Amino acid sequence: MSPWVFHAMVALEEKQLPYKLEIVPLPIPISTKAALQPRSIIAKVPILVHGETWISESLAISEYLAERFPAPDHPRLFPADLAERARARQIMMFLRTSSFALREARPTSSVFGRPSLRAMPDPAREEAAELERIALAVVGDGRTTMFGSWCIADSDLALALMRLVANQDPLDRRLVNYALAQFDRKSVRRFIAHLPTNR
Ligand SMILES: N[C@@H](CCC(=O)N[C@@H](CS)C(=O)NCC(=O)O)C(=O)O
Repeated sequence: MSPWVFHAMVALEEKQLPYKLEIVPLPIPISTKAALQPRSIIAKVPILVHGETWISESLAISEYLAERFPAPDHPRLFPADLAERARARQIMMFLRTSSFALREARPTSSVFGRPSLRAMPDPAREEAAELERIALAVVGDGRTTMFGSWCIADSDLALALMRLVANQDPLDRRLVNYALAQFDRKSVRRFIAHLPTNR
Protein backbone atom coordinates (compact mmCIF):
# COMPACT_ATOMS: atom_id res chain seq x y z
CA MET A 1 0.00 0.00 0.00
CA SER A 2 3.04 2.31 0.06
CA PRO A 3 3.33 4.87 -2.76
CA TRP A 4 7.10 4.50 -2.59
CA VAL A 5 6.97 0.72 -2.93
CA PHE A 6 4.60 1.34 -5.86
CA HIS A 7 7.29 3.55 -7.46
CA ALA A 8 10.04 0.94 -7.04
CA MET A 9 7.93 -1.95 -8.28
CA VAL A 10 6.66 -0.02 -11.30
CA ALA A 11 10.31 0.79 -12.09
CA LEU A 12 11.26 -2.91 -11.95
CA GLU A 13 8.24 -3.89 -14.03
CA GLU A 14 8.88 -1.21 -16.66
CA LYS A 15 12.53 -2.30 -16.88
CA GLN A 16 11.22 -5.87 -17.27
CA LEU A 17 13.72 -7.12 -14.70
CA PRO A 18 13.13 -10.33 -12.80
CA TYR A 19 12.79 -9.73 -9.05
CA LYS A 20 11.69 -11.43 -5.88
CA LEU A 21 9.37 -9.59 -3.53
CA GLU A 22 9.82 -9.81 0.23
CA ILE A 23 7.01 -8.21 2.19
CA VAL A 24 7.58 -6.61 5.58
CA PRO A 25 4.77 -5.47 7.87
CA LEU A 26 4.17 -1.73 8.40
CA PRO A 27 5.15 -0.20 10.72
CA ILE A 28 8.38 -2.16 10.40
CA PRO A 29 9.01 -4.16 13.60
CA ILE A 30 11.99 -2.90 15.64
CA SER A 31 13.85 -6.18 15.24
CA THR A 32 13.44 -6.07 11.43
CA LYS A 33 14.63 -2.45 11.37
CA ALA A 34 17.67 -3.37 13.40
CA ALA A 35 18.45 -6.16 10.94
CA LEU A 36 18.02 -3.89 7.90
CA GLN A 37 19.92 -0.82 9.13
CA PRO A 38 23.47 -2.17 8.80
CA ARG A 39 22.85 -2.84 5.11
CA SER A 40 20.25 -0.33 3.85
CA ILE A 41 21.26 2.39 6.39
CA ILE A 42 17.75 3.91 6.16
CA ALA A 43 15.40 1.08 7.14
CA LYS A 44 12.26 2.11 5.28
CA VAL A 45 10.52 0.35 2.42
CA PRO A 46 11.08 0.03 -0.43
CA ILE A 47 14.56 -1.44 -0.23
CA LEU A 48 16.20 -2.75 -3.39
CA VAL A 49 18.70 -5.56 -2.91
CA HIS A 50 20.94 -6.13 -5.92
CA GLY A 51 23.92 -8.31 -5.11
CA GLU A 52 25.73 -6.59 -2.25
CA THR A 53 23.93 -3.28 -2.88
CA TRP A 54 21.07 -2.42 -0.53
CA ILE A 55 19.29 0.85 -1.38
CA SER A 56 16.25 2.45 0.20
CA GLU A 57 14.51 5.70 -0.88
CA SER A 58 12.34 5.13 -3.92
CA LEU A 59 13.99 7.76 -6.12
CA ALA A 60 17.45 6.43 -5.34
CA ILE A 61 16.16 3.00 -6.38
CA SER A 62 14.70 4.09 -9.73
CA GLU A 63 17.81 6.16 -10.55
CA TYR A 64 20.01 3.16 -9.69
CA LEU A 65 17.93 0.90 -11.95
CA ALA A 66 17.98 3.51 -14.74
CA GLU A 67 21.77 3.75 -14.62
CA ARG A 68 22.53 0.09 -13.91
CA PHE A 69 20.19 -1.13 -16.71
CA PRO A 70 20.39 1.75 -19.21
CA ALA A 71 18.67 2.37 -22.53
CA PRO A 72 18.80 1.32 -25.32
CA ASP A 73 19.30 -2.22 -24.00
CA HIS A 74 16.57 -1.68 -21.39
CA PRO A 75 13.35 0.39 -21.45
CA ARG A 76 13.73 3.95 -20.17
CA LEU A 77 12.44 5.16 -16.79
CA PHE A 78 13.49 8.81 -17.16
CA PRO A 79 13.17 11.07 -20.23
CA ALA A 80 16.21 11.20 -22.51
CA ASP A 81 15.87 14.97 -22.83
CA LEU A 82 17.68 16.86 -20.05
CA ALA A 83 15.00 19.52 -19.51
CA GLU A 84 12.23 16.90 -19.45
CA ARG A 85 14.27 14.78 -17.03
CA ALA A 86 14.65 17.77 -14.72
CA ARG A 87 10.90 18.45 -14.92
CA ALA A 88 10.15 14.80 -14.12
CA ARG A 89 12.43 15.00 -11.07
CA GLN A 90 10.84 18.29 -10.03
CA ILE A 91 7.37 16.72 -10.04
CA MET A 92 8.58 13.61 -8.20
CA MET A 93 10.30 15.71 -5.51
CA PHE A 94 7.14 17.78 -5.09
CA LEU A 95 5.09 14.61 -4.62
CA ARG A 96 7.53 13.40 -1.94
CA THR A 97 7.79 16.62 0.02
CA SER A 98 4.25 18.01 0.01
CA SER A 99 0.52 17.16 0.23
CA PHE A 100 0.81 15.67 3.72
CA ALA A 101 -2.77 16.58 4.69
CA LEU A 102 -4.09 15.19 1.41
CA ARG A 103 -2.10 11.99 1.87
CA GLU A 104 -3.55 11.60 5.36
CA ALA A 105 -7.14 12.27 4.27
CA ARG A 106 -6.82 10.15 1.14
CA PRO A 107 -4.24 7.48 1.99
CA THR A 108 -2.86 5.03 -0.54
CA SER A 109 -5.04 2.37 1.08
CA SER A 110 -8.09 4.34 -0.11
CA VAL A 111 -6.78 4.03 -3.68
CA PHE A 112 -5.93 0.33 -3.64
CA GLY A 113 -8.36 -0.76 -0.95
CA ARG A 114 -11.51 0.69 0.47
CA PRO A 115 -12.34 4.36 -0.38
CA SER A 116 -12.27 6.83 2.50
CA LEU A 117 -15.73 7.90 3.62
CA ARG A 118 -14.53 11.03 5.44
CA ALA A 119 -15.03 14.52 4.02
CA MET A 120 -11.73 16.19 3.17
CA PRO A 121 -10.59 18.76 5.75
CA ASP A 122 -9.69 22.23 4.42
CA PRO A 123 -5.89 21.79 4.40
CA ALA A 124 -6.26 18.59 2.33
CA ARG A 125 -8.68 20.37 0.01
CA GLU A 126 -6.16 23.18 -0.53
CA GLU A 127 -3.41 20.67 -1.27
CA ALA A 128 -5.70 18.85 -3.72
CA ALA A 129 -6.30 22.15 -5.54
CA GLU A 130 -2.53 22.77 -5.72
CA LEU A 131 -1.94 19.23 -6.99
CA GLU A 132 -4.61 19.76 -9.65
CA ARG A 133 -3.05 23.07 -10.72
CA ILE A 134 0.40 21.48 -11.06
CA ALA A 135 -0.93 18.41 -12.89
CA LEU A 136 -2.87 20.62 -15.32
CA ALA A 137 0.33 22.55 -16.02
CA VAL A 138 2.10 19.36 -17.13
CA VAL A 139 -0.70 17.27 -18.68
CA GLY A 140 -3.56 19.74 -19.07
CA ASP A 141 -3.87 19.29 -22.81
CA GLY A 142 -5.45 15.87 -22.57
CA ARG A 143 -2.29 13.81 -23.10
CA THR A 144 -1.90 10.54 -21.18
CA THR A 145 1.83 11.05 -20.58
CA MET A 146 3.74 14.09 -19.33
CA PHE A 147 6.15 14.03 -22.25
CA GLY A 148 6.31 12.32 -25.67
CA SER A 149 6.58 8.92 -24.04
CA TRP A 150 5.99 7.43 -20.57
CA CYS A 151 8.36 8.13 -17.71
CA ILE A 152 8.35 7.04 -14.06
CA ALA A 153 7.08 10.49 -12.95
CA ASP A 154 3.83 9.68 -14.81
CA SER A 155 3.19 6.76 -12.47
CA ASP A 156 3.86 8.88 -9.38
CA LEU A 157 1.65 11.73 -10.56
CA ALA A 158 -1.12 9.31 -11.52
CA LEU A 159 -1.05 7.72 -8.06
CA ALA A 160 -1.31 11.17 -6.43
CA LEU A 161 -4.30 12.00 -8.65
CA MET A 162 -5.89 8.62 -7.98
CA ARG A 163 -6.21 9.70 -4.33
CA LEU A 164 -8.95 11.99 -5.65
CA VAL A 165 -10.32 9.76 -8.43
CA ALA A 166 -10.74 6.68 -6.23
CA ASN A 167 -12.50 8.70 -3.55
CA GLN A 168 -14.77 10.48 -6.04
CA ASP A 169 -13.40 13.88 -5.11
CA PRO A 170 -13.75 16.59 -7.76
CA LEU A 171 -10.98 16.60 -10.37
CA ASP A 172 -10.62 17.97 -13.90
CA ARG A 173 -11.83 15.32 -16.37
CA ARG A 174 -8.56 15.48 -18.36
CA LEU A 175 -6.64 14.52 -15.22
CA VAL A 176 -9.08 11.70 -14.44
CA ASN A 177 -8.46 10.31 -17.93
CA TYR A 178 -4.70 10.71 -17.52
CA ALA A 179 -4.66 8.90 -14.16
CA LEU A 180 -6.87 6.07 -15.40
CA ALA A 181 -4.75 5.61 -18.54
CA GLN A 182 -1.63 5.42 -16.37
CA PHE A 183 -3.29 2.89 -14.07
CA ASP A 184 -4.08 0.76 -17.10
CA ARG A 185 -0.38 0.23 -17.79
CA LYS A 186 0.81 -3.34 -17.40
CA SER A 187 3.37 -2.32 -14.75
CA VAL A 188 0.67 -0.78 -12.53
CA ARG A 189 -1.72 -3.67 -13.07
CA ARG A 190 1.04 -6.06 -12.01
CA PHE A 191 1.69 -3.99 -8.88
CA ILE A 192 -2.02 -4.15 -8.02
CA ALA A 193 -2.04 -7.90 -8.59
CA HIS A 194 0.78 -8.21 -6.01
CA LEU A 195 -1.22 -6.52 -3.26
CA PRO A 196 -2.03 -8.96 -0.45
CA THR A 197 -5.76 -8.15 -0.87
CA ASN A 198 -5.61 -9.37 -4.49
CA ARG A 199 -3.66 -12.58 -3.99
N1 LIG B 1 11.09 8.96 1.04
C1 LIG B 1 11.00 7.51 1.17
C2 LIG B 1 9.81 7.16 2.01
C3 LIG B 1 9.83 5.71 2.46
C4 LIG B 1 8.83 5.51 3.58
O1 LIG B 1 8.42 6.44 4.27
N2 LIG B 1 8.42 4.24 3.75
C5 LIG B 1 7.47 3.92 4.79
C6 LIG B 1 6.27 3.19 4.19
S1 LIG B 1 5.30 4.26 3.20
C7 LIG B 1 8.12 2.98 5.79
O2 LIG B 1 8.96 2.17 5.46
N3 LIG B 1 7.64 3.07 7.02
C8 LIG B 1 7.98 2.09 8.00
C9 LIG B 1 8.53 2.61 9.23
O3 LIG B 1 9.01 3.77 9.24
O4 LIG B 1 8.46 1.85 10.20
C10 LIG B 1 10.93 6.88 -0.23
O5 LIG B 1 10.69 7.60 -1.21
O6 LIG B 1 11.17 5.66 -0.35
